[in-house]
Amino acid sequence: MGNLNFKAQYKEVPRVLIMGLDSAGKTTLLYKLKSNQHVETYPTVGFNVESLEASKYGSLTLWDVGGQDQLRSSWKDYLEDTDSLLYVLDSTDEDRLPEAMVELENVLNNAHMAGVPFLILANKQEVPGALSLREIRDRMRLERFSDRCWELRGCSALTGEGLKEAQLALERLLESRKQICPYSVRVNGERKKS
Ligand code: G3D
Repeated sequence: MGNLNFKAQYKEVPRVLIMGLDSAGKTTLLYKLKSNQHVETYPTVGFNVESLEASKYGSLTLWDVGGQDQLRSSWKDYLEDTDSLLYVLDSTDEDRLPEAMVELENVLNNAHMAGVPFLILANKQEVPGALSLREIRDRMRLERFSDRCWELRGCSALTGEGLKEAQLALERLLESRKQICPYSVRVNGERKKS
């Protein structure tokens, strides 16, 4: 994995970790979020780091950490100084939802993550039969996480649908850092069944 001292130089801007199981769509999401922006890339060794323009903060630093099973043990090394977690789910992979939930719990239970707000992005929503946000919320029992602000949104990193809203949600959550959450849980952006 890469040199973790590398993160120190980016601390002045909010630090957002992108996590999720392998194939959830993290890397696709990261580069889709950046696709309409001036791209400034940094060398990546085992992870991708990108700077994203953000209206309220000037910029955010997004860390896309590998989600493969053998890399997950190193997730804990990235948690210190995290301002927000962006957790990506593959909404078409019902079988791995329990595994995704366990990994999310492991991350949130780490002492460095106390009070850190998180955004769950239910990705691949454009695929017919994808799990709805309400199904995901219920199966992952997300209401348990009442100790911090969180939000669940749907998106497609492939088409870009929902990404603008996701970025706005992320910025809202960043504002809630270290505070008692001013609002109850939010499940927004659910796709209407036609
Ligand atoms: P990861 O970084 O979380 O491991 P990737 O995931 O970004 O590498 O994406 C894994 C696969 O999912 C890729 O397909 C990618 O194109 C696909 N993918 C990512 N986001 C979406 C989405 O919103 N919708 C759909 N349908 N597919 C998506 P391949 O075929 O290259 O493995």
